[in-house]
Amino acid sequence: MRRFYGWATPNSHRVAIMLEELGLPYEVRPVNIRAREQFAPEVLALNPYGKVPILVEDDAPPLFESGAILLHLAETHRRFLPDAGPARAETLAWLMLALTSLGPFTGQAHHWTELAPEKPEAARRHSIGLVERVYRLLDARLEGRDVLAGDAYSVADIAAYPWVAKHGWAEMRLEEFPNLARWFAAIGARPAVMRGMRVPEGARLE
Ligand SMILES: N[C@@H](CCC(=O)N[C@@H](CS)C(=O)NCC(=O)O)C(=O)O
Repeated sequence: MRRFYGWATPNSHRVAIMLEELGLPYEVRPVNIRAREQFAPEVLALNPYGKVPILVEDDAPPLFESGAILLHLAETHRRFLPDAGPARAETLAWLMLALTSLGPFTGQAHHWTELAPEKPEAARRHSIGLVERVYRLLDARLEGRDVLAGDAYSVADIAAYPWVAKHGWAEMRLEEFPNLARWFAAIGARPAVMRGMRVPEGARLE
């Protein structure tokens, strides 16, 4: 049986949403990162980086990195990623933006706005500024559009959604980004997204 290792974190939720969208059966193995369970020997044996999400499928090496897992599932099941051509390239571009800018910048902003014991104003403002630039880009991109890439919901939307759900971490106010807010409401109304965002059941990040 396919096993999903994760916690109530944006990178984990990307994978949970994808599994739900595909309707695949999976067992949830909660890894409480606040309790440092990501450093348990059985988790490190699957991902020596000590991070979630991790997906383990029968007869395949364990897979880590949320982007790699999304691509693997999309290609295996031929869903949520065009097979070839310009639409595929465009989808990959917006997926990469979510993987390399939206997620990491929002995570850093969370550190400087909430988690760090000291919060130097320069670090706070710098990290928030990086996120704001991405939000301006996403908002402009979604003017007159319902999805980030191509003409259908894709791995780019799946990768971005759980991080936009954490807009408060970067002190972003969605009402200031009306196109992004409309997209966020529409994606969040998908039943598979709602289910994925609740995995693992009962997990809290606080
Ligand atoms: N680039 C990785 C990042 C994974 C990551 O940072 N996961 C966080 C939760 S969202 C984690 O496991 N944090 C615990 C730690 O760093 O010790 C991915 O996209 O999967």
